Amino acid sequence: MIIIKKALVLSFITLLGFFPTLGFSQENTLSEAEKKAGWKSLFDGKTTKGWRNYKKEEISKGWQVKEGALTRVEKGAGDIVTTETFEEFELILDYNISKGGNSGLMFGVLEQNGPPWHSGPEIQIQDNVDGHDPQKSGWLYQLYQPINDPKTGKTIDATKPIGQWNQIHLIISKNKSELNMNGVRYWTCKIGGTDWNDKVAKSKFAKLEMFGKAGKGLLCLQDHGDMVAYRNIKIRTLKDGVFPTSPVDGVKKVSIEPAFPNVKWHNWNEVDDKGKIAPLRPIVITNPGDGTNRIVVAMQQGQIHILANNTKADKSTLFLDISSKVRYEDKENEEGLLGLTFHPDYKKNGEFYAYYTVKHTPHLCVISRFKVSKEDPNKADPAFEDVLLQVEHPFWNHKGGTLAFGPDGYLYCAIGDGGDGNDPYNNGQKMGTLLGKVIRIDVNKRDTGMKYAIPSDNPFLDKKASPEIYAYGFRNVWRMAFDKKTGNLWAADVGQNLWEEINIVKKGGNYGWSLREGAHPFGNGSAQSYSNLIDPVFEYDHQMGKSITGGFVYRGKKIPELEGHYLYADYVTGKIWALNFDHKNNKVLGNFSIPSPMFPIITFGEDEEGEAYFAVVTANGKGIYKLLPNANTNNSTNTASKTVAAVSSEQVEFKKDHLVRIKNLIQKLKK
Ligand SMILES: [Ca+2]
Ligand SMILES: [Ca+2]
Repeated sequence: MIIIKKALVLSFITLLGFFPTLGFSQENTLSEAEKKAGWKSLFDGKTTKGWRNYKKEEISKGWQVKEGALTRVEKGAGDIVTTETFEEFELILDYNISKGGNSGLMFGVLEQNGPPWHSGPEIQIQDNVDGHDPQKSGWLYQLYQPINDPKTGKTIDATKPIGQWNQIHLIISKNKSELNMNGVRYWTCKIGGTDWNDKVAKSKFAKLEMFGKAGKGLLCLQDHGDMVAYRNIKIRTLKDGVFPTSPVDGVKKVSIEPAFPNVKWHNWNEVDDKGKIAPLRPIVITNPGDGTNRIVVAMQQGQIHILANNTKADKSTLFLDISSKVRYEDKENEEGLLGLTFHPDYKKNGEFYAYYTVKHTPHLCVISRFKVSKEDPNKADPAFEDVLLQVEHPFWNHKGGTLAFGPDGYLYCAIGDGGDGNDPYNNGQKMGTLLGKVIRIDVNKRDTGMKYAIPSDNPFLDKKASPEIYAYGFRNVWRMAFDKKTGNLWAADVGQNLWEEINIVKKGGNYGWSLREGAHPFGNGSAQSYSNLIDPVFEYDHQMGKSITGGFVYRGKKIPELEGHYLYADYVTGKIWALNFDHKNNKVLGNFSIPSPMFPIITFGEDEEGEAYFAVVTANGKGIYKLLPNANTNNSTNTASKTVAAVSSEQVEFKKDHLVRIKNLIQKLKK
């Protein structure tokens, strides 16, 4: 008992700096965002309300609230259950277990016969080092365990050392159930499915008639004779098989229209040489910023097109084609030409910069300088390329790649963590690599022996760190952009299993990955290592979307109601939102939805006036859209519905393609 008390106190001390901005500052309370998303608390942090002993009406004195945790304090405490029953639900719970300790969380528990484990499957909760059971914490006892760590060949263990809080995230639903231990996916299963039934038949539960059969039942916390504490017990239930709808604060009535409905892309055919459909992948939409009002669209395969910023534009010019140098494969579709930006003095120096994966070496990314030709403003000089920087990646996914010049005139680049799942090399937190970082370089000067200079006020200039690093702890920033008014750097970081996040990147900041995913614990890093982490300004869970595509802060003129709002979308669910953020008070004022027919948006972009565009992958080349005001006249209702109808038929055309991508993406997310 002394041991756990000491551990608890220690944990609380180290937790003081734990959740600075997102409204998770108070243990056992729900944030506004959580309430909107349908979460309810199963423990108020002060009383044992909502819990009673199994087959009893009251709760024994063996369970008490200690330092904000529901704690099993003495012998004979007994198993406790919720006063309510649950069928399909999502549950989050923190536990803190004593040395050698053992407990468990059961669901679907019935009180008709035998002890709770006769009906309720048990998620093990125990000390993974000194616990006596070889089936470790987070395993579904006798049934499901996590996969092996590809590095060690041993079963993954994402639990933290004794005395520290661990977080279990559990979804029980008819379609698919899953468990995440400190954010790391442990197992998925279909209760009552063939695999489940096989496993049950081979387990010690085979003869128990009601095991795993309840559907609707109680949650149970097991008393295994050891000290254990629980807190932040939160649950939300599924209604008719689905979770509550997106927590939004309203709708922005913005209309979405094809930006270049008539354009013929120079040298692009829907069908390639082998007769296969070759979808157009417009991965960057930008502009040269030289007052010519042209739009530049880079394709992931390596072609950069330029065209007049006009709905009537009927053709593009191939500005530059580096596809012979770029590696892009449909089955490894996170590689290719990924970033493109024009020098702030482009009008004078004709320089622009690209980030791409090269063909000659696997998973190698480069940042290169290119130049416009001297003769033709619609052509780049194909003979000129100056490779400034190279970054080797161990895997094909998580390349990041956004390039952007800051108000300070330096070039910023977001680089992914190197790929695979769970950041296996810990690149996000490792300072000797550019993987998992936002970097900043001065392309207008050169340090000795280098193609660029390190800005003298870059934050990590000691010998152990790569001096290019500006901020760290990123997984796969998929699009970042400077707010033209405030200069803030907005970066959307794609999550792994549970959370998608939006960050405002500050110099020297640690944005958490892979110690945290969003504002939540990830993996078994020690609590001490959390002290300097910066939480996202906003996050959303995987019921709302599964892969964020960041946009930019709207500063255009056409849609006043979006002024100052950060535009972003989810690639998988196709939802689009506008986030209103109060910088002064570091607070979200509102998150608004922008109605759209489920676009798998791969990128956002701006024209010279700051008007908003986005792109989707299409087989017919018409995947670039712009946002326009939705005027309040009768006519406009017609126009808007026509637009949406047009957009919807467009959807049908690339649906097939999208499904392939979703499949790839889901495979990626499973890692
Ligand atoms: Ca147990
Ligand atoms: Ca983060």
